[in-house]
Amino acid sequence: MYSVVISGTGLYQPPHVITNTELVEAFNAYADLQNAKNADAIAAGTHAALTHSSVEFIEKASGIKQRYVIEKSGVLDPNRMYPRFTERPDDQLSLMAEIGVDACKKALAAAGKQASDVDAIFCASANMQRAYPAMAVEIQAALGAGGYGFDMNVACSSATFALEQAFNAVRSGASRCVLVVNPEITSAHLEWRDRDCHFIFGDVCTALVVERADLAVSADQWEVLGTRLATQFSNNIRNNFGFMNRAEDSDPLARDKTFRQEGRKVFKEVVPIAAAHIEGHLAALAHSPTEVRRFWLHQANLGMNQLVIKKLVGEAAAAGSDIAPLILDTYANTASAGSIIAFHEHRADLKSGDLGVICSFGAGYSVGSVVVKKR
Ligand code: CO8
Repeated sequence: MYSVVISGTGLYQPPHVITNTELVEAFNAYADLQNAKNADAIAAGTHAALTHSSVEFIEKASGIKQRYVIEKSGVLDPNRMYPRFTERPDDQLSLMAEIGVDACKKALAAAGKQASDVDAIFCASANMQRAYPAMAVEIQAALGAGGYGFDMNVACSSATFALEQAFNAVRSGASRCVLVVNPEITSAHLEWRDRDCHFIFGDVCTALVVERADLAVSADQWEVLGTRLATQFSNNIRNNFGFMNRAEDSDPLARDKTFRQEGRKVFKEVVPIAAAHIEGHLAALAHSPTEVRRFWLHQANLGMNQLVIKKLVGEAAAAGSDIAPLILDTYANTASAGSIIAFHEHRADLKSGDLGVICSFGAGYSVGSVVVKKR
């Protein structure tokens, strides 16, 4: 078995920011328009009026202050409430591949590698732009990489689940260098017209280079000590959009064809699962949570991360502090990319020998952890 390192990361950051104030203004304008349109039915008691959203609620309930998006005007148009993307011809790079290529190039540059060094690409995301050909293969072609690529989806845990595949491919000797890429265009499958969730997500793309330690040249290398994945079925986070919709004669615009969740249940159920998962994984590697210098946790909710950290290392520590940095205040929930953004932005101060845990949790339910040590 070969020793494996993460030797570079890359981040594509979309050009537009939507603040909570802008978001709430657009939502409230949409609600007023809908309520005016349905005024008679609302007065007759046959239609429920829409209630305003609030910046205070969003910041208190989630910790999110803003999000990045690829296209902003459509999202903030109260007569539309979703992004405006132009359909591209088949011979043009697709949007998802475009942001994937950007993040991959940055990760390769950070690792001091060329596309020709790469022999596998795993494109792991909560939603794919199309069924086939795989986004990973399109990214492979655009980069000029060899080997093979495939797409995979484990919702918010896609990145950590892909990291395990990369770890296994490299340590077994099957691959020398693998790119894991997480293009998350959440704005296209978030229901911006639903007050309960309109504030949750943002767009981004992350990439990581995973390679054999003996071939790595980067000054910043993180040895992968182990990975652990787990799933447990739940309907509490669900999106029914799919290729069967047409054959089922279902409404393509129905509420269940975009993201929906029972947020409070998710919060309650996932926190203990995630904490126990990390603790069990560390124990299997003969480590304890108090030995860990940093946790790069999934970025869905500030309170959730604080509870996970409290369960792991006690009351004194809190997320947002040094032990578990928060990025969701600026990026919001970016599905599978959240823990990777945290790792990308908050690792430069760690020293050789320091232990860290990348951990994601979300729909499925799914939870994935990757234990790393700074070389
Ligand atoms: N403004 C004002 N009030 C509001 C708003 C709003 N925008 N929204 C809800 N309220 C009201 C509610 O109506 C409710 O009122 P009442 O008490 O009168 O009924 C009250 O506020 C409280 O509502 P909640 O119970 O819903 O509020 P919570 O405190 O539970 O906070 C959260 C809601 C923030 C959603 C919280 O529950 C949470 O973050 N939970 C965890 C969610 C989570 O981790 N989900 C994982 C999702 S990621 C994933 O795996 C999916 C991947 C797929 C990607 C999809 C991309 C699109």
